[in-house]
Amino acid sequence: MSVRKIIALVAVALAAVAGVATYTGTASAARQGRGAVTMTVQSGTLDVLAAPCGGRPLVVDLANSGAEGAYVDVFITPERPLVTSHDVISTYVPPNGDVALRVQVSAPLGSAGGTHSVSLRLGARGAQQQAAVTVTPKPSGPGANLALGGPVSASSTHGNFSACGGVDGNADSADWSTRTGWNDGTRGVFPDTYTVEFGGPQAIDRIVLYTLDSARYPAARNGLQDFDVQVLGGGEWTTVSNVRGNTTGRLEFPVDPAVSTESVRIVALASNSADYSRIVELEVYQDS
Ligand SMILES: [Ca+2]
Repeated sequence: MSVRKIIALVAVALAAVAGVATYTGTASAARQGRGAVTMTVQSGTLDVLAAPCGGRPLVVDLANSGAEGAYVDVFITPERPLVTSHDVISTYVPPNGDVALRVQVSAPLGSAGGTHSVSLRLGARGAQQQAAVTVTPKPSGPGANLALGGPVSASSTHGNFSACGGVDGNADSADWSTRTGWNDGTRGVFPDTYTVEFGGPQAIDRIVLYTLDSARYPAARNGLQDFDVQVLGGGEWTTVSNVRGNTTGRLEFPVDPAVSTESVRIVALASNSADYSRIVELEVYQDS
């Protein structure tokens, strides 16, 4: 695998991280400039779900106590089955300044449960530090939310939002942000589609949709207004429910009798704000 590098030139305020373990590496004058840079890796165990949207960021803080800026490399080695967004991150750390790095840690769909480590090293000769990561298999069977963690896709996605936000397990509109929900990217243009897959046929009997509905952004003004709920079988989409004139945040759709489907999608036809489609969470269950 080729080494991927990110050059981070923007200093980020040091995030407050509770319960940290610290070690110090000194950047060499020849390759990394001068200055004493300390790396602090978030401690505690990071929990990831073995699914495309189940990754979590590992926070790494770099602090330079020297009077001159320094260029440093952080080498990152995940233990299988873990995957990290970077093998190495090269960054400038300003004098008497801090940089916070976020390394996305994930596990592929189908990974077994267990605890594994990500090794981090500041500079080529720095000491190794381990971050513990617990992998939880994607849930299945009666009572499990089969949509959790995806895979998921959308007709478009706005700005810094991610389609993953709609299957991240957080259905609380009060937490609405670019990371906890999906917002389409075609202002005023409909339909928009949001699709979750199961990797094979699954019997399902209940679908729950949360559209944006908070004190600040009530559903009657910001939620989905008109939409169809569809299931895929034999290469064709079948509508199991259509909603028109919705003003509520949580909608539940019993599928009776249960159907076997590879995928569920929401086809958004209009939103109450007339601009964007917004989904806080999509859940799919096989209850019985
Ligand atoms: Ca969510």
